[in-house]
Amino acid sequence: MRFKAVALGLLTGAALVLGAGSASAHASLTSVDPADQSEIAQGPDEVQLTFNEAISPNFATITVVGPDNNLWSTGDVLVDGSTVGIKVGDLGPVGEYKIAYRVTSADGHVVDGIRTFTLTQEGSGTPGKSVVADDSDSASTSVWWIVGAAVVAFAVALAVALRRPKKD
Ligand SMILES: [Cu+2]
Repeated sequence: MRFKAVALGLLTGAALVLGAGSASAHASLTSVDPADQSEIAQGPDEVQLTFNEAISPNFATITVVGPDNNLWSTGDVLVDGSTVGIKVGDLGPVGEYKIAYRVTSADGHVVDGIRTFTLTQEGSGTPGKSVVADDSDSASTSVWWIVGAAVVAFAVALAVALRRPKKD
């Protein structure tokens, strides 16, 4: 009986997770400045992401992490309607910089992703803190850990709810 409840919980949790992932009303990223996979000789004053709808000013994050795994974005995220930006300035080593964003769309769903640009000439900027190495493999692995944890948490909650004796 308990196994059945857990199995049902797993299926329901998986359906919820997949359903949330495929809903169509999320904000979507329409452009990035500097453009995705572009090559630039000098760090931009600001990295800007533009979405197809207004973004919630709460909980928006953008980080720019260099090939040295240091944080190169500074200050707070600036949300202005459908545009979200972060200050950058002078960069450091030549190579690929990752723009990681996470915003909340008007329908309350979180939208995140990674874009990149490549610096072609070494800059003289000062990096921020070192960021734990976060290559795309471990990023996608961590997503599945989160999905798995959500499914298990849901199953456990459901199993506990079903075990509770009826009052009448
Ligand atoms: Cu949505």
